[in-house]
Amino acid sequence: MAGDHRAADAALPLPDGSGLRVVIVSARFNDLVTSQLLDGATGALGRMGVTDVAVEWVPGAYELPLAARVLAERDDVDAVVALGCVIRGDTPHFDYVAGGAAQGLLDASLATGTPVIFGVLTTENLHQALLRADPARMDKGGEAAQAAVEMARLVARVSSGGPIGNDAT
Ligand code: INI
Repeated sequence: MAGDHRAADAALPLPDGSGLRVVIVSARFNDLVTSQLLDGATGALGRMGVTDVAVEWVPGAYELPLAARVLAERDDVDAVVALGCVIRGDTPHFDYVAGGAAQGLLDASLATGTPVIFGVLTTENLHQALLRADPARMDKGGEAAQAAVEMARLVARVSSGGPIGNDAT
């Protein structure tokens, strides 16, 4: 699909999330930021018609992959949205925490076949993180929620033998 090189989903109609069960796993570390991501994600899920939303808190971004994996293994969970915030200036082990979270969340998704969405901010400072998390500005939590619903729909359609291809252009 040609066009915008980022936030391409902003131009698309919201996917229909009715009937889906979505679990949000959120890190408490940097909760000034992650609570904003959570507000954005729950708001977007509501706009997409997702009424079955649960929230699990974990200590930090490093703990997101295991929680996401055990949730994604369940048959009654259609998608997991993982929310976290790792700020480079706050920790000398930024790369371990951020890299571990990213790889672990991808592994959880691929191992289970359930969408596990990477809603983890990795920024240089708190200012950048708050800008990205704010639902009224970049709304990265809402963006993650939208990706979760889109991918849950794709997995359901394709794995049930439904039609392949969603390119309307
Ligand atoms: N966890 C975060 O979510 N963000 C951070 O910026 C961060 N820093 O700065 O260290 C962080 N550390 C905690 C880590 O995620 C684990 O909770 C901890 O190491 C226990 O396993």
